[in-house]
Amino acid sequence: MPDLELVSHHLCPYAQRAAITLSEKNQPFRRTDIDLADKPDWFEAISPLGKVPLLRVNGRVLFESAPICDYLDETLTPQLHPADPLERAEHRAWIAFASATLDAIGGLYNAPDQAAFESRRADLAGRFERLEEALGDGPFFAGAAFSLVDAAFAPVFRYFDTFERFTDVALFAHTPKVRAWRRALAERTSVREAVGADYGDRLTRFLVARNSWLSRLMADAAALA
Ligand SMILES: N[C@@H](CCC(=O)N[C@@H](CS)C(=O)NCC(=O)O)C(=O)O
Repeated sequence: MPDLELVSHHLCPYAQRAAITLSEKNQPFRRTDIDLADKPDWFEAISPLGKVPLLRVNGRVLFESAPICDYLDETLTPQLHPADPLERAEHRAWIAFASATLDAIGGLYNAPDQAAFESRRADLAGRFERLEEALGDGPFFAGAAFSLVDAAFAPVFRYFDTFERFTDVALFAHTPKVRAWRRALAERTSVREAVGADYGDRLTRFLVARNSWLSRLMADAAALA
C-alpha cells in the first residue's frame, strides 16, 4: 500500500478530482492544503509548475491532475476509466472539456462588468448545451458507473451551488440531462467529502474579493437578505 499525500488547496477544483478519485477507490491518504497566495518554500521546491494538486507517492512527486488520476486508476480498483481504448480516449477528451469549462467559469466570476458577464454567461450556456448532447440516460456521464469524467465535472457544478445562493445564472434551463447529472454528482459521497464543511463560505469570500460583476451581484444580494 503506497503512502499517499495529496497537496492541495481548499478551493481547487483540480485537487478535488484527485480527492474524489482516491475516495472512489477507498484509498486512505493525507491531505495538505497550502496557501496559494503564500506558497511554502517546500512546495515551490517540489512543484515544477507551482500548482496544486501534487500527489506524493512514497516520496515521489506527481503533478497535474490528469496523470495523477490516471496513475490512481491504473494502480487501484475499481477502475474508473473505460477498458476500451477508444472510449477511454473519449473520456480523456471530455475531461479536457471540463478543464476548459473551469477556465470559462473563471472568466465568468472575473468579468469586470455586466456586458462581459453576460457574454461569458452565454458562452458557458453553450458549453452545457454541447455537454447535454453527449449525455445518455445517466445517472452518470457514461451511465450507471461513476467514471473519471464524473470526478472532473463534479467540481465544475459545485461552483454553481455558491453562485446560485446570490444570483440566478440561468445556465441549465435548456439542459435537463446536465441538471440531473449535476444532482446525482452532488449526492455522491466522494464528491461531498472532497471539500471541507467551510467550502461555501471560503468560496464566497474569494468571489467577493474579486471586485468583479459577480462580486457586486453577491454584495447586493447579501444587502437585501
Ligand atoms: N492543469 C492543472 C491545473 C491546476 C491548477 O490550475 N491549479 C491552481 C489552483 S486550482 C493552482 O495551483 N494555481 C497556482 C497559483 O494560483 O499560483 C491540473 O490539471 O492539475
